[in-house]
Amino acid sequence: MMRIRGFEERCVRLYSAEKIRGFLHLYIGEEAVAAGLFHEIGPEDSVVSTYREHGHALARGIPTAALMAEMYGRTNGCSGGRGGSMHLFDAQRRFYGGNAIVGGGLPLAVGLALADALRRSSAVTVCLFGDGAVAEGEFHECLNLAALWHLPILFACENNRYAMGTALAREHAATDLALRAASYGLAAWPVDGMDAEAVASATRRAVQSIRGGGGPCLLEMRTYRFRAHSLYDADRYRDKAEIERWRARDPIPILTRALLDSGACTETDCHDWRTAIETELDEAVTSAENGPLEPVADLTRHLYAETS
Ligand SMILES: Cc1ncc(C[n+]2csc(CCOP(=O)(O)OP(=O)(O)O)c2C)c(N)n1
Ligand SMILES: [Mg+2]
Repeated sequence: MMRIRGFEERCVRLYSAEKIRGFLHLYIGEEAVAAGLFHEIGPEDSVVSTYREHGHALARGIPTAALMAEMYGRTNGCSGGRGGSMHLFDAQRRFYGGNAIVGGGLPLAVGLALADALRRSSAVTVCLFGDGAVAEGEFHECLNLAALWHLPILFACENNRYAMGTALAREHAATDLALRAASYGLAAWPVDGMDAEAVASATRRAVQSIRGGGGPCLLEMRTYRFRAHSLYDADRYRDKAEIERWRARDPIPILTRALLDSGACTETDCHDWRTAIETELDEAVTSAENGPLEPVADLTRHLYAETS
């Protein structure tokens, strides 16, 4: 969680300095979901993500330097510099991408899970999406097919209560998203998405059931983004007091306190982690800034089949 927070705070600084450009959707506040969820899946499992995916990519183990170079649009980035913030991709780690289309990852995930089922593999596909995607047709088609075909898929809905500037209750007639998902005939339940341990234990239970042939599950991770939708958003649609109430539940100091109190780590450990992360980020920025830009001659590569 500290690495994810540090990465994004660094990105904000780089963005203000115009070192990185384009859209930037921050995950700050939601880190407990990535930390808890990714702890419980293995290298054989697949992941389909959203445009708010820096935390997912880091938690999946994509190296910080490869992510930073991608933010800079350099060829040493995880998507060869062609994707940027919203299109982080790493086939080797079965991280099948960020996706700029709300709900766009759901059909891809159903396809990946169908492929695994046909191969009789024990892999699980994790499909992350926001509360906004629940209002899209794809969500309903995909949950129905996944339940009907009994696919090995974990739907992980990050319900941060807003889709851009639209609050949950202004978009959904029924706001209990887990309950709605359950109506498709799959196991679905809400999880405290501000608590990494709660996310990990819910994920463990869901993944065990899916791997055991129990069919798909949906976890509604109830969370909150502390920052605006993107760096272009003036954030005028929500109460400052509401933001402060959620900030008081910041998952990083809460877990840190719990670990210190239980003796699982010391103040020195925390200090050393922070220092190590800052060094890792400094090195990632240096490597991104020295990374090559793609030559103009390569402009049409990956657009057409290559004959030679
Ligand atoms: C199909 C589609 N419709 C609309 C948009 C514009 N759009 C971008 S982000 C967003 C909000 C999505 O909210 P949510 O799924 O809750 O994710 P969050 O940003 O809260 O993580 C919308 C409507 C889009 N990218 N794709
Ligand atoms: Mg949302």
